[in-house]
Amino acid sequence: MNKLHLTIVFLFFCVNLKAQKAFQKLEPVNFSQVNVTDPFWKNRMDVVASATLEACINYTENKTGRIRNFENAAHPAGKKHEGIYYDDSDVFKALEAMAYSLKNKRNDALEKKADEWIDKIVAAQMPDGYLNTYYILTDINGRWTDMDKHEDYCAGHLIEAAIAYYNTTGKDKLLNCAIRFANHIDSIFRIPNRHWVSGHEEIELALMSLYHHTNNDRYLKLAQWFVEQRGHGYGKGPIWQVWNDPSHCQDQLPVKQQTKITGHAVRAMYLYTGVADIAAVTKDQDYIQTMNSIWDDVINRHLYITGGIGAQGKNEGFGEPYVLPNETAYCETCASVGMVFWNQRMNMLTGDAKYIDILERSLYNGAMAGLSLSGNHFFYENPLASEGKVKRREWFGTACCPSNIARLVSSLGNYIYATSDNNTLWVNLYIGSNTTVPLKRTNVNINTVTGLPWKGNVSIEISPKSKQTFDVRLRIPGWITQPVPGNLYTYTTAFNYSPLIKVNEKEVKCNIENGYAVISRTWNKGDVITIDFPMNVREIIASEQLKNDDDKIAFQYGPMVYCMEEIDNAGKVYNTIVDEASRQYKVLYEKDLLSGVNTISFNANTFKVSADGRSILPANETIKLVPYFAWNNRDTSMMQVWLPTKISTIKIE
Ligand code: FUB
Ligand code: ZN
Repeated sequence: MNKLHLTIVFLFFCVNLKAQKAFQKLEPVNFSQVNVTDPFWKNRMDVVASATLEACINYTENKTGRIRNFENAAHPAGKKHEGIYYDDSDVFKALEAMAYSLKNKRNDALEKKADEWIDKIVAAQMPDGYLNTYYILTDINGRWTDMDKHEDYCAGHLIEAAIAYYNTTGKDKLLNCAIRFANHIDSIFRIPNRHWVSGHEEIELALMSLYHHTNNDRYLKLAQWFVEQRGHGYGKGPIWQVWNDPSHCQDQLPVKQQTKITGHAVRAMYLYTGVADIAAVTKDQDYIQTMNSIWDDVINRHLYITGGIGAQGKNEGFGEPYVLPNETAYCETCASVGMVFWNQRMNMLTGDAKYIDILERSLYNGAMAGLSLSGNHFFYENPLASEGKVKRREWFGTACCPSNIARLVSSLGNYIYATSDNNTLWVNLYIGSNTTVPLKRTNVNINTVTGLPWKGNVSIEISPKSKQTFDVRLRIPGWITQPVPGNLYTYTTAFNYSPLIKVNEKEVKCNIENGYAVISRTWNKGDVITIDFPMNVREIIASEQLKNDDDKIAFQYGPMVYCMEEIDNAGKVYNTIVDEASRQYKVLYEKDLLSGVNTISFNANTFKVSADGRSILPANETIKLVPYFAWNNRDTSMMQVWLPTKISTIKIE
């Protein structure tokens, strides 16, 4: 081949590579390019970088045998496996979180710890690339025989950790190990008459990351193969028998024929995230259609006001439509993390802000409630009401949630900005931060300062190195006019809103497209966009189909859902009625409360049983609400998100 031929082949290859992502409208600005300065989020990220990672490391390495399993797997003769068959995944997720955290802030001791773990992981890998301590230490002949034993799930988390660690440090030891394992998997599957329905999805989205990292389409094909295995009756293993219902693993129908959300919530979120990743490359309209209809089902029938999903504990997942109990709401932290992943992918595919409205709700409420303010206590389940027995814990037997919240928070920067077509900047979340993005033929510095989530002021400096014309799309938060897309929840009062957006103090007229205000102009160094989002106490009522919220009201301020905790209300929580006459809200930023939060206070009617137990004593007292994410950080106490508006719905203590 002569030089000219080589150049043509190379150009064709480049064009082709570009085309591979052409269907995805937006490209997120990677967290590694985003410096988060926001007081609220910076605090969460710092706490994760210190206390949460410390907890993950301590429990992974000292208090449980997760790291020991790798040490033993390197010399397995006579050694036993400790813990549960999916415990390797917690090591990988913690490593992934460590990698993100190291990218945010150098920490030599943390990097040393990660390297130490990586040496142990790699030493445990078998010569053919296989790596799973459960099978290596129990019965290696049993590998790849039980679809529910999470071998591919653990492999997926290994791949994600390896890419993250490589991106942060440039060290490829773990990446090569992950690639060897991925190649091993590819060599035993994707052959005629070999079927495998992953009992817990995750490998699909991880393979897509590996595909993007390596540009090797065998991983894309393998990801597609895993997705396409579903729904043909190939699924076998204990979990299928226990449920006697393949829909637990989203295996009831081929993915392209699925229209409803089913089964285990985290499994579902990871699957559809992976499917969206595939669709972004293959432009497969059937996948898009599937996800549109499943998304509608989630949002209109299965979504808690906190953005949590998966109402039932018995299957860690979805139940009947509209059955969303509050005290027993499962709402696994990982499921909210999964909602963030999936909704981001949907936004990237479509450029529609409604997905970010959901992402934001799940992030600020459903997911963040999983993490204590101290960073080292966790909720696995996130109920919306508690009679006072629920408490965050240091760790869990099945410990998927702590490292999941850690990796989400440390990569928060991924969700703030995006770009498209080299000529548009998208602002998705209003979080104080700065970044530089290439647009047109220049680099643009962006600096966001905001009082959110407590105050609605936002200023964004858009500073191109040299003057340039491009679009800025500002998401108009859905919570200003409605709690969520769809009809499941509404505000008691309708709000119309047309944003007042200024550039350099002068009002600019913007079209609103798919939930974004579009500013098209020539930008100069130092241009500043300002916008003041209206912040009011919003009263939310649930659709009458949600029987658990009948005659109840919930509260929101900005992106935060609120709750009433016993500790602020002298024992009153379940015996309070919020009637219409009493609602005069006072919002106060309390800097010393719960690391600094807005509280909402107002008068309400309360009822107590008299000391002799013979009568009911009514009173009108001030009650106080705090953001739901911050509940259960002081003492174990009663809590409710939905407060009764009628005497028939209260429990008098
Ligand atoms: O099975 C692995 C993880 O453990 C799931 O994602 C969680 O729901 C928990 O079951
Ligand atoms: Zn979990």
